[in-house]
Amino acid sequence: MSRYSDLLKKINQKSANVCVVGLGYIGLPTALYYASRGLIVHGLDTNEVIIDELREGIIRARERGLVELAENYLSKINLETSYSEVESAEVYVLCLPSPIDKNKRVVTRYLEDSVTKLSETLRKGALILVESTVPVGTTERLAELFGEKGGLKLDKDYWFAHSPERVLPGKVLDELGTNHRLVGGVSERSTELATAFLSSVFEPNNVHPTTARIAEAAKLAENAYRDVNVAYANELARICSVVGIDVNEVIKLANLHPRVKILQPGIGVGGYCLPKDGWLLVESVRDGSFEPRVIPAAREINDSMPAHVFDRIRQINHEILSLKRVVGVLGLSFKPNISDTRNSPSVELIRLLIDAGIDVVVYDPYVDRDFGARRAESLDDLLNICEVVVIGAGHDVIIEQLRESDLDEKVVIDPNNVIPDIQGRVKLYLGISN
Ligand code: SAJ
Repeated sequence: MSRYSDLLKKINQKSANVCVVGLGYIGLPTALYYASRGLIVHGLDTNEVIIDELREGIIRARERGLVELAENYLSKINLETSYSEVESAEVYVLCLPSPIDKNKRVVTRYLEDSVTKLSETLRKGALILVESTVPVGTTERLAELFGEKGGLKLDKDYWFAHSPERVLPGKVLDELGTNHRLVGGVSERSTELATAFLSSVFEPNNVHPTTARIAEAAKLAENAYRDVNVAYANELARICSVVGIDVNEVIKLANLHPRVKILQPGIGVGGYCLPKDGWLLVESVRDGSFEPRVIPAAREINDSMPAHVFDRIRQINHEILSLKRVVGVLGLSFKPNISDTRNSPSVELIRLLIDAGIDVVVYDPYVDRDFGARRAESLDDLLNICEVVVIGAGHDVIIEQLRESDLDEKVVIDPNNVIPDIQGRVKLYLGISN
């Protein structure tokens, strides 16, 4: 039997050894989900702290259902820190970071290192599936690197494909099993094997075979689309701010049109993906043959929003308060109801306030870091200290508690319009535009 048919058979029988490389925000839920679907799963992370914590059952990410899934399936996953311990695997799923550097260029080092190590240890006849978001052409490049380093032949000794992860932080486990999966190999046989693998885990009708380049581009197109759309809402907010009208009222009325659906303007766009994926799409044509304009402009306007909120705070400070007042920031994650603070606009706002010499107090029940500010023990504690309160991430628990608090003497700044009904119960309420 050829290596191809051997692996295909094992995949279809769910008897292939699967190794998820990188047990972070995506890798851990993925590994647990595979285990829950009856696959033989190994989990590899070179960070020993992560593996030690997982071995003790400690789950850091706050994702609905994750702790319960871990209670049932974490013990079924073979957790390892070294590539040599997982050389028996036949399917490798790479869930590694692909961040951007300070020049907005993609960093593929983590993927390259992993592929190099795999090529040194893995036995012939394996499928490598990259789930990390990457610029168009990267999967082909990684496949070549893998073949070169290991002296291996594509379609004979290994198969290589891309299947971008598209789950929404905060709803990872809800979406993992139901989202449509794109899967594109660097060869037809790679696409076939990767499609068979994903169809053995997910609903086969939700698995869409294509090429590696198209799968890469589609994923980037989705996130750049969302970023550009939020940027439009934010640009509108900036215009409304200058002319002194409420952007939320403008959007509410504009959205009555059957073909208009303007998103929510606010404190800015954070998270691991949206602030970088537009740049990864731009990077795909960095040879200079075409210079994208809309995507970089959207990035710029979204990145400017924490500074805009900061300017509004400074303005009220000048107008109605004395400059040295304490500013409280509630909710530090990049969006409501999660603990993830990566690229959070609230954290950028805190930095701007601290740099300007303002005393900042923060509170977030889901985040145990202070980002250089003073940390309040509770929301009440923060309200006792601060007259100006900014709602960064409007967690449901924060909003509920604010509704029950006495805010008569408070200046509340609500960039994302999460609690507009509080107006009339506060000393001053400020949105993103008026
Ligand atoms: N945001 C706004 N206004 C809006 C919507 C969002 O300001 O109307 C902000 C949020 O507050 C947050 C940021 O945008 O700071 C991103 O939040 P999000 O919920 O739009 O997206 P993410 O980053 O949590 O997840 C995105 C998703 N992509 C799309 O919706 C197209 C998800 O499906 C992807 O899997 C994920 O990126 C990823 O990992 O790539």
